[in-house]
Amino acid sequence: MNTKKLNARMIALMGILIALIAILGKMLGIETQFLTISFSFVPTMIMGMLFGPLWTGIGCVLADFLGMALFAKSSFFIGFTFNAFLAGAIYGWFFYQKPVTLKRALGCVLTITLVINLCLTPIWLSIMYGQPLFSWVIWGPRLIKTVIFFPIQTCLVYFFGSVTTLDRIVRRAAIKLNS
Ligand code: FOL
Repeated sequence: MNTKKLNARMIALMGILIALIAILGKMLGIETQFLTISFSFVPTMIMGMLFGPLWTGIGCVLADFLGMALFAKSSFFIGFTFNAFLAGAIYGWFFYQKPVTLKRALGCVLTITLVINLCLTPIWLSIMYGQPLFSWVIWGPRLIKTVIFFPIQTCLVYFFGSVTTLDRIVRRAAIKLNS
């Protein structure tokens, strides 16, 4: 699908998922200066299953712009736009046209956690707020969140991807969209 032109139905579906990511991430998400918690990874992962790494990356960048334009609680920082692209691309890499297994859900959430949550975001926050990279304000709440959120995120990714009928619905939609 990456190399094919997006048809009208795909663009509409993409729009809905982008709006959901922006709403879940920026409107309904919990945001403190140094940490955010949200469930925007659910529509992101569905986008990844349907659209693949490139379009999901692009969709997440648009969702970041939309979320910041409508519900910003802090100033815009381009590093988080890069995070959005990378997260979308990672979900696409793991789940585009692949069955969602527990192993793959674990691998995907582990990659996101290590690369984005524990590597890039601390760097962006350190630049943004002029804090030392290894300060408690950056790492304390983050490590606690990671320990609690990692199993929850893994289970939800697996659940939404495979246990529910969503997997089949999404695949059927993908077949229709492709035809
Ligand atoms: N700039 C842009 N472009 N997008 C943003 O969303 C944004 N958000 C903030 C500032 N500039 C922005 C608000 N500050 C985290 C912490 C503070 C923060 C933004 C993000 C953070 O900890 N993010 C988590 C991921 C959150 C999630 O899973 O939804 C992380 O570990 O990367």
